[in-house]
Amino acid sequence: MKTQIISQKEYTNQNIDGTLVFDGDGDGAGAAAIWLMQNPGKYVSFTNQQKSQRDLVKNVFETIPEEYIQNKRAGVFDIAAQQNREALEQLVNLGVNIDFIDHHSNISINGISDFSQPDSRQISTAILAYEHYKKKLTDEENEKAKDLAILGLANDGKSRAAKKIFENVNQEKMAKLCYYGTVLNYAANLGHTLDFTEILKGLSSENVLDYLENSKVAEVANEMETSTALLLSKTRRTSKKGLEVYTFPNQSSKDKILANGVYSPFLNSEMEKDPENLHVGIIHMEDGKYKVAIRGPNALSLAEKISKHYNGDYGGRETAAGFSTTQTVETSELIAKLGE
Ligand SMILES: [Mn+2]
Repeated sequence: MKTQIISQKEYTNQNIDGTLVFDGDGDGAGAAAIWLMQNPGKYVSFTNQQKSQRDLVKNVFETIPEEYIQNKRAGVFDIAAQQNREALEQLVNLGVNIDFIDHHSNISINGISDFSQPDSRQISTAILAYEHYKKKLTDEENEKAKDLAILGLANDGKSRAAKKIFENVNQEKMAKLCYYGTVLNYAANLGHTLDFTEILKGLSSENVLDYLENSKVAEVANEMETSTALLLSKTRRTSKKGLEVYTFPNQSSKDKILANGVYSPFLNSEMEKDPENLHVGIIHMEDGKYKVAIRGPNALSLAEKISKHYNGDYGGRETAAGFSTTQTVETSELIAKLGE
């Protein structure tokens, strides 16, 4: 059976094999593409433009009459369990056969096949899909599913984990997949609205890298590179032992978009290259607040400690964290605090 994907907008009352609901990023689309290998058919796709909407499942009911949903399949990937609980229960009540995979939490609804792993926040949805299905895939499918799992991990800022898990994958290919995973995650911050239904179609019907390198995603990647170069040309860099501090330019409204889209992937890639040291960015936001992004060992505990000094709010995870504050953050003072 051939797979056919119809976007929410294209759907007119017609018979389908089911629905696909996934987060609009490289991880959600990667997981959906892996699932489709084992569940080919005709599906309506429901996705968002980069986290703008979390309660996606309810859209299914707004688009498709119940008679076309009932007793069909649904694949639900990388979306928040809590915001979708009610709509998922409604689907179960319609006899829909649901596969649910997420790396944030389990769903625990009777009648839903949940392949999530508790406390799997450090991994990604696409790799959970890969782990679940890999034994059932042909060799060719397996190779492709690996690419998709890498894309998902990189999308979620876990390129290092991808390199560790898939150490036999050719280095050049690994680097490209990690690069595009980052682009898929950050494109929206630069104002690009990528259509993830189109991306899913491409990822599931073509070779993963061939598709990415010849699609809108590659255009966005080029623009991100230009933006990064521009931002860095206006950035002051201070190096101390074990520490690189980037003082980004003051945020005019034009540079704000620029910085949001590129400083974070830039710091992440610096950390990838040099994981032993700290990579810190200071961003003076348009609203007057300062944001400090910390990448590297113990980033979270450093963010917690230093944010207290500035009376700020901190957050993040072990190696990628930060804080924001209404107080002024001077580069030299911050460096002193980081050294304490
Ligand atoms: Mn996601």
